Amino acid sequence: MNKICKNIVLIAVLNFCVVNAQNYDGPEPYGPLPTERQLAWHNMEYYGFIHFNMNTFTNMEWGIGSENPAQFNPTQLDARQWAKIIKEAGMKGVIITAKHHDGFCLWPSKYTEHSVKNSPWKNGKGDVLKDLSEACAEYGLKMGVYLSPWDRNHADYGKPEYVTYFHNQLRELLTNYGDIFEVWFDGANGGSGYYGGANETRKIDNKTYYEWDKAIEIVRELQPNAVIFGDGGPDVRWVGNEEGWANETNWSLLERNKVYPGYPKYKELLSGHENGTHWVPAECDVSIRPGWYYHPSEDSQVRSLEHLVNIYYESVGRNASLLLNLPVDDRGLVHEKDTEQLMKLKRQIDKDFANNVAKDIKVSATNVRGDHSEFAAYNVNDGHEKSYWTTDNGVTTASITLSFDKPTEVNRILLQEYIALGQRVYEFTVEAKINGIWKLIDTQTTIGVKRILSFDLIEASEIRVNITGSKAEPIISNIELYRAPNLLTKPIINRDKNGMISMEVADKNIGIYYTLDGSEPLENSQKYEEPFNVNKPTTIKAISYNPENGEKTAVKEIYFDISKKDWQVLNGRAGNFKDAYRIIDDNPKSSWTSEASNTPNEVIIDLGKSYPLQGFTYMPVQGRWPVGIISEYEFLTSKDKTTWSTAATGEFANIKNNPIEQTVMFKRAKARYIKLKGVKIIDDDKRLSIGEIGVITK
Ligand code: FUL
Repeated sequence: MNKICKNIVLIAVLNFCVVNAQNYDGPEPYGPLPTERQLAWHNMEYYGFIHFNMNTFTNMEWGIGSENPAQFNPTQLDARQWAKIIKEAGMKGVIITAKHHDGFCLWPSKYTEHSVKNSPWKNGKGDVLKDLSEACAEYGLKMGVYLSPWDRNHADYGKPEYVTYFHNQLRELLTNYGDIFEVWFDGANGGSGYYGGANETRKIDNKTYYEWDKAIEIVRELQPNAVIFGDGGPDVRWVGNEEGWANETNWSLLERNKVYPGYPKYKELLSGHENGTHWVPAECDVSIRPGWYYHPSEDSQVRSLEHLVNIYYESVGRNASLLLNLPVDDRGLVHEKDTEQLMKLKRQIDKDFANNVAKDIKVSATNVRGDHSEFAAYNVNDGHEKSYWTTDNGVTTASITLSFDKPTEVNRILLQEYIALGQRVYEFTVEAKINGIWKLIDTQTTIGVKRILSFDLIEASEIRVNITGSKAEPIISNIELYRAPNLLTKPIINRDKNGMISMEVADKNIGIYYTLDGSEPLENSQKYEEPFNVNKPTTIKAISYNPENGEKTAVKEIYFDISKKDWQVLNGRAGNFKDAYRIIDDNPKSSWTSEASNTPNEVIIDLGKSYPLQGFTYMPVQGRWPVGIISEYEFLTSKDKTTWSTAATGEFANIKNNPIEQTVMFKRAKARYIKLKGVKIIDDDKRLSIGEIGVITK
């Protein structure tokens, strides 16, 4: 080889080495990055919220501030029970309402008398925060505190003195109860209150009044590892709803300086800001019941399994964390019904993610940074959180393919970006090779710390993820694939005014089988395919059946009397009675409430023809703030709507606390017209409300 040739070879080798050396370096971070404390918080993923405080004893959601500490009196308070349940539910921590807007403190703060120290609980010697911190230590949970900035009790609220008080309390909470993982500052600020007896409205400036810089400094000083939650962070942001879901497109980024407590454009928080200046990921807060606090009337309204599963997928599965609230009851315990649903959720999620079929299967990518093993495709399914697949500098679109040994069933994909270096991906697709042909499964936007997609069950030989848009080289640390079982839930059965019966279940792969003759339904009974008519008194019994494993639910039984197709509300006074048809539409969720001037407090219904009546049903208004519920009634019947006879009178016992359907039987009477009178209304309200009226003819 002559000298020139030798030099060319040398230059080529050197060049190769330079290129390789450059590519061998890890990718540069891109955009705002999470801090160490935020990274630790991302790992929390699913944790509990406990709303337990004065409101638990006054049956309120927002106390006024004038409550008497003597009202706080749990009889069986057991923070270990809370911690045990939370741990068993698979949660990693718990945040407690140390102080809510009414100002009552669950710990014996030395700065106020408005606390547990003046309550009968443990003769004023108790400290809920201490109990909980000990229980958390015992069960291996992290603890967080909710400290409401707004304080409707404090006489100085609105003045600088209160801000000092607020900061002092923050110090107490962050000093005396061990490690705190999150400090929760609520967005509700200012307004009317007791304020030491002033009973007035006090407005403050959310942005400046609380001296947030100082509050943040206190947290950093005393609990450097804690994240601070607020509408706009600074560390963790509210997701913009209290329903437990983030948008599919969800950036952990925020133009943080724009967002403040009470930010009016809070809907933006559902997605964050694609070009945000800071890392401020979303937390989805939601209660397991309609209310944040315990109300006996909501014992029948604990969220269904399908709802909770949805919440999980739409929070944890959409680059957010899930903060699920358990309203501890007035005994001081997590209610049995809440525990039951919580554990159902845990079992379902465990089943869904039981077996990662992508683990250690063959993976290849269209581009690997420097062709180096450190960045190779197989890092996405090696089980190591910190290893990842990434691409050469400037390569922002690429595909990664996972290949099974043999066609495999899947219906979930879980993807994770290596967020320590920033959130990057803004568009991707998932394809599956089914019987040798590539099929598009989904087109999506962001990934973030975790993205879970559900799709119809397929049997695929390969799965391909195409990163079609990324702000910088995509960095994917993890891909998992699952074959989740069908979601088996009891059928929901409805009838409309015309007598049409419809049935539904959460998962379309689950079959519904039913009987109309009172016999027990089995998987070979009549299969529900489409709505059908039931006008006569009938008991429907139905089960849900999972064909993939033969599992079935307990029987759902529901009785329908005559259908209401010919019924009419006769009071007929426009305005007031305009919506009264809702009480005979066979939809217990729709309701009618009269105007206050409605006298007499009664409704008259024409059944269309005469029936032998033996009883009636009254479904009170459902929902969170019902008014006009009847507590004492008179029920009358008539053949001609002129002469009425009383069929029954009485009380709907405990209907305020437990607003479920009431059934009253009486001596058989033939009649075409019925009248329900509200003799006494809950809270002496002037209005009358009805969710649904029915009759019993059998
Ligand atoms: C809200 C508060 O006003 C509610 O009472 C509850 O604490 C919820 C978690 O945050 O903004």
